[in-house]
Amino acid sequence: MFGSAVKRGALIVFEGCDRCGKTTQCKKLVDVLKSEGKNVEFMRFPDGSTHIGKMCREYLECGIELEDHAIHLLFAANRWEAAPKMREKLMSGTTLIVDRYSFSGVAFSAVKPGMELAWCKHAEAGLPRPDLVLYLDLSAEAAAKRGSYGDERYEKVGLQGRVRETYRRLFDERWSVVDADTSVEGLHTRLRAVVVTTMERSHHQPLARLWT
Ligand code: NYM
Repeated sequence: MFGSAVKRGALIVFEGCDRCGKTTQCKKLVDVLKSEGKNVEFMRFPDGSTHIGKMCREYLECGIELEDHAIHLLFAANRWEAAPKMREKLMSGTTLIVDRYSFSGVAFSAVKPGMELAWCKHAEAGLPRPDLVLYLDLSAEAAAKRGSYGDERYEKVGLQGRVRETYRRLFDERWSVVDADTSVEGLHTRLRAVVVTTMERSHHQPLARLWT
């Protein structure tokens, strides 16, 4: 039928240091938007449903040791293996709300000695580019107060502080930096408004490629 071109979904990514509240906010947002009849889906990286994703999780839990470049490429590969399906969903009208993406990949790898930021970005270049990156900003000290860090490889105050500085080197016009040191409800209301605007704006825009 004429004039019935599918409106594409938006690619919306949540980023931030550990304990900033990303997962809570992503899930709440998806539940609320779904209850309003919107076509949205939740995703997270690393995606532990694949062989590569399982290796990433095992590495995070300190179950295996991997050379820094090698694990960086595995995290990136876990996104590349998901990319065709993501594109297909976005082009058929599904908005994806994603808990961590390439920016986590770069921020957590580039703080390691000998790991170049540009090299880290290169492995991610060409993936679907997010329409919006919501960066939940929280100091490492405030994050640590939210509950003691567990056994995950990167859950250390000093390292999280350096990751936060590295994130700042990735900010661009598609990022929205939000103070995460506030209530779950207050934060949700702010985030929801930006997300709905982005969904409307993205409907007729082409899906771009990251860092190309
Ligand atoms: N992480 C996550 C990376 O080091 N590289 C990546 O590409 C991604 C997606 O995994 N500390 C790190 C950041 C987090 C951890 O934690 C995932 P969580 O709580 O499952 O989001």
